[in-house]
Amino acid sequence: MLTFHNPLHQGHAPVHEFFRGERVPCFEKPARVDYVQKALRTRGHALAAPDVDSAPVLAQVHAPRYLAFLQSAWQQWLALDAGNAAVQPFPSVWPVRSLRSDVEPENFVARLGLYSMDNGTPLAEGTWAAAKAGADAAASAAARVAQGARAAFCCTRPPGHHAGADFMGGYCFINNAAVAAQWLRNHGAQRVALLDVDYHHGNGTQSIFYGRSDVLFVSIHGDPRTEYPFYLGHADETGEGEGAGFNLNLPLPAGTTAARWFDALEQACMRIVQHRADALVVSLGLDTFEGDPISRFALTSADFTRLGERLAGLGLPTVFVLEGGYAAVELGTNAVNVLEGFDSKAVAP
Ligand code: SP5
Ligand code: ZN
Repeated sequence: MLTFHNPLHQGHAPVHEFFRGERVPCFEKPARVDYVQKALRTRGHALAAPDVDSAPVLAQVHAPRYLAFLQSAWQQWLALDAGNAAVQPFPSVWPVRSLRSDVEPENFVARLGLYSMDNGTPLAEGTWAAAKAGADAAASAAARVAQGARAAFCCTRPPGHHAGADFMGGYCFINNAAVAAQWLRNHGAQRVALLDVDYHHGNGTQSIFYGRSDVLFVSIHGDPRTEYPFYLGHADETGEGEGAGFNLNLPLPAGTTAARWFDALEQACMRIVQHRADALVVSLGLDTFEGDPISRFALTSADFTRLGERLAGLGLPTVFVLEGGYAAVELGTNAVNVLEGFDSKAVAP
């Protein structure tokens, strides 16, 4: 499968995240994508560098003040104290209910909280460059599909689906899947379907498209009553205004195994067919894998081949965007299984 990689992903190297009050090694690490790239090459898939500037689409998907903050965040952090070069910042205060988010505080950590949903998304020196190059890779994959390619894969990190119009979270900064969907809308697709199969609900993507009928959002994920991101992803969230009826959440309990997961996939596919989409974007999280260290579904490596086969059956030009998946050693096998399952059943659209 035609794949775009992110040449700058290693510059985003988060060291720690918090677990039960302790700092633990960050699960979202550069080796993840190194394993995927290795599996792609070993199995005969070429990797191309991004060749599209996502800047105009970024401005359609994200708020200007959030992009401005993210772009200069590391420089702002260093300006506080030269010693900060060796420390990665975390937010410690957030504008929750009854607090104001319209005024940007001057304090850096307060601004970091304004633009964050959690304290699980460490910023590093190369975060902006990596996130921007990842968005360029997503736009490049979408551009090829808009030009007639059957499918393309955006092999990137950091992931994107928890990032909303004006906030980071869940290891995500720029919403790559939203960038791909918006690119397709800008270049000929009247209707786009966005299917999110990551273990965690794609709260950022849902919120970006919640009021729109041109981009259908469908997600299969761990029930937010017990699973991250907790505050979105319930079945009664169906869209609002113009977007009413264009959001479908299929939450499943922790512990869900393949039979029930693939039943949900059938429901998702039925809704996508009904949308009469011109193109499909898949937020491809592989943290539904039985060996994932932070998630609790039980798909096997062979199930990922079956997922790719089923998605090919939709017959839609398709952009795959890498999201989560923290069993790093198996991530390459699992991701390429989806792509090869797809290729094995794909016919010209
Ligand atoms: C893109 C994506 O998959 N983001 C997921 C963000 C999850 N953040 C919360 C992680 C909680 C980790 N808990 C550690 C449990 C270790 N046993
Ligand atoms: Zn996830």
